[in-house]
Amino acid sequence: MNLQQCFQRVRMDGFCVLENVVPEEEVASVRESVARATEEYGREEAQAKGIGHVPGLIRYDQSLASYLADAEVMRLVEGLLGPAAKVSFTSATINYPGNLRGSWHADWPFNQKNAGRIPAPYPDALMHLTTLWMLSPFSCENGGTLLVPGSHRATNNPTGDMGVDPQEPYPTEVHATGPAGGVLVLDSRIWHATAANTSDEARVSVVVRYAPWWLNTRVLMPGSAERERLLGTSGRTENEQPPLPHEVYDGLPVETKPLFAHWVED
Ligand SMILES: O=C(O)CCC(=O)C(=O)O
Repeated sequence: MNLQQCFQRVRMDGFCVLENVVPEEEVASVRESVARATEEYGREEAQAKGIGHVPGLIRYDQSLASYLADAEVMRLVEGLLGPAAKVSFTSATINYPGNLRGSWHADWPFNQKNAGRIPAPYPDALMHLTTLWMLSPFSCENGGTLLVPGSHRATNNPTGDMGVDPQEPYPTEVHATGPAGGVLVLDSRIWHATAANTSDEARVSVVVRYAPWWLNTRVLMPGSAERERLLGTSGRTENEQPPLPHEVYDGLPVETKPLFAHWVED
């Protein structure tokens, strides 16, 4: 799929796959590095569900850092979100063999269970991108993400009590598939779910989300005033993304730094 087709697919279907972003000869070493960091820093609650999950992975492992500002990825990201886009999340996400299917949701800031959310009905506008960096090939067997094509145009999603059971299969669902080294790009509004991994190998990915310059992401920052205010008043929970220590930020590739300049420790 070329870049023009990818723009079209994101707008019409809510997703596309950009292939060959991480070169074939480098993808195994990135995968191993992410898998090691996940063993060391993975969250126990996710592990219990068969998922390796490290929020703010870039703080602990920079093996993917040089690719996050890849020219083609940034043409797509900034073509959709406008100039000076930034990274809002980096999360290692590994589906281990035997994990169960997850529930339908749209991502932050459209997930209605989050403290920081755009309340439904939200406008039909692309405001945030979710990318899954496929460090293993994604297939129907190993947990290629479940998607409902076109659902990004809806003004709500199954986290918002809209009459769609988040736990039930949806009639038009598909698996996202593609070779290792590719990037699955989603409009963050698209209804998606973790798929069961029925293979005998881990499906390794990093979920990187990109935000336009104007979107306030401070609710994700541990200890921020916005986070305390929104969590305190709503009784809801929220994801968190720890800030980057200066020495980690200073060591990032020069092209990648602008994506994280807003997320450096005070
Ligand atoms: O790992 C996947 O395939 C889906 C992950 C997901 O749903 C998410 O990060 O919001």
